[in-house]
Amino acid sequence: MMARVCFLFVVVLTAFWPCPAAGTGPAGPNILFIFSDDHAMNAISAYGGILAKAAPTPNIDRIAIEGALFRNSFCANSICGPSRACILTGKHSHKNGFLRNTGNGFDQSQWTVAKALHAGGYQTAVIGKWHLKTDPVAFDYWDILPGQGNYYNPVFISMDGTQKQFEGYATDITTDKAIQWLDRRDDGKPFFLMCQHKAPHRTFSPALRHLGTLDGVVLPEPSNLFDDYSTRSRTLPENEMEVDRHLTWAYDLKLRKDEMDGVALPEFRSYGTPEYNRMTDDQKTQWDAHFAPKNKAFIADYKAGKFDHKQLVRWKYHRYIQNYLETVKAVDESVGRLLKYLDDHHLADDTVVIYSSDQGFYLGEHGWFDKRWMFEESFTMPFVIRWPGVIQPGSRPTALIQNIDYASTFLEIAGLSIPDEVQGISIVPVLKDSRRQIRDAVYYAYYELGEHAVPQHFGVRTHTHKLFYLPWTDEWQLFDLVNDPHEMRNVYSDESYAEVRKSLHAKYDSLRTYYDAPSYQAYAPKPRQ
Ligand code: SGN
Ligand code: CA
Repeated sequence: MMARVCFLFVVVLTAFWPCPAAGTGPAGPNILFIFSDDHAMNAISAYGGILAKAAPTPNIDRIAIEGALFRNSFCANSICGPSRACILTGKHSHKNGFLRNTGNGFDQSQWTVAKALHAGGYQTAVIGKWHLKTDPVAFDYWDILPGQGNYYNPVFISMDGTQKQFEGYATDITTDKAIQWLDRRDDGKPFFLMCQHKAPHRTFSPALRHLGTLDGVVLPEPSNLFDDYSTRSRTLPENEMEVDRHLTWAYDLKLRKDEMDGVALPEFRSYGTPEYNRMTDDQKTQWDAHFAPKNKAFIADYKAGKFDHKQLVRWKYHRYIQNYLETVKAVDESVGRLLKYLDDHHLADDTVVIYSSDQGFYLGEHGWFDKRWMFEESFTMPFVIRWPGVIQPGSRPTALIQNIDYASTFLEIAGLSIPDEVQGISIVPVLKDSRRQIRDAVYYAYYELGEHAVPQHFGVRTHTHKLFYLPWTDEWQLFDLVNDPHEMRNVYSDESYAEVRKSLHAKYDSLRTYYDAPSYQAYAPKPRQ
């Protein structure tokens, strides 16, 4: 009887579930998705930004050399959970319901690419940062950081719901877990592995072995570190993400209160030192060997009146960027270890490897850290991809791509069909021919309610221009990305841009209609000021 019920169940399941025929297995290659948090293009040497020389990322670069590097790669909503939700669903935030980090958990009952790949015969796993509040679904294996997770001696939540602390550094442990899973996976099926790092997210805390590796290295500063925010939205000076006023001395800049020798530093806010407090005595000794003498020297110089305001901002910038780039080093090593694993196990030819990050990040541009804005540095997502035999090594496509495209892309790579409800477009045609374009503009929507005081805004970007709207202050911003790549001059009211403005408005309206975007009021409880 039981056998008959099971047989019927299988028959019904096979009729409605897009499973491959028994024994054949899916034909697609493996997909290794290596993902980090807040890693800006400007901190990846393959992208050639001003920090490229100071802090090379040879392993991420290897993917770009052996595959393709996308420069016109954007997120749909520049914030962690929402970006991940866009990736899983192939849809803009208003369609997948995960509009902000601070909202409800991700609705796991909806369609996701993980469900489709799993049903299509893939073995699926996610390891590391998840940040969607509800537990992963359709992953054969998951082992995730709670919320933002920690850098040192982090706790992981495993599939059975148990939480366990691991001694060591989060990036290394996440990589170890990914490799252990690869080792024990069923090699009769292709895999879809999401290896997702916490780094280099705030508090920008490096592996202890990397502390000091950038001592003495010149870290060039962006031309707009001292941006005066003129000509643009009046909300910019109100943002709480300035290197000057909002990076905290202890939490971000690693100068503990007990090291300040009674000095009252300007803009002192205490967020405590949670990462330091997590360390073992031995780890603290390594940390202090690096930071303590530097902090002592800084305080002595500060007391001696050696810093004017700009010099102090420069000191903060340098401390922040050194920590951030040293944090990136372990991420790059992780990529190297995973690529080596593929080489050593003869998997490289049959595995598509992607490196990306949930959004970009400000590395002092506009005087900022953090993200959220539709300005280039946080709107862009690094995206490098290797697919031996398909992508011409060294490809540099100019196609405008977005995180909502990843789901369709994974499905086409896997040879599975793409449901109509998915809004993103597969980039496989671009992978096959780097001259291809898939759209002429991308749509952006940011819905958070005030963290870092960044207002909601909605916009469109083409190859050459960007237009965005801030409903709370009823302001439009227009940028000429060709003549003003750092977005320092809002030309919305400049009559020489009248034609461009008109066509961008038309594009913006048509994209909002196409994506079925909600009204500004729908998710904007903050009243207009
Ligand atoms: C935390 C950080 C913020 C950061 C958000 C979102 N503060 O709240 O600086 O913008 O995460 O980051 S912290 O004090 O907790 O470090 S995201 O990557 O998760 O979207
Ligand atoms: Ca992030």
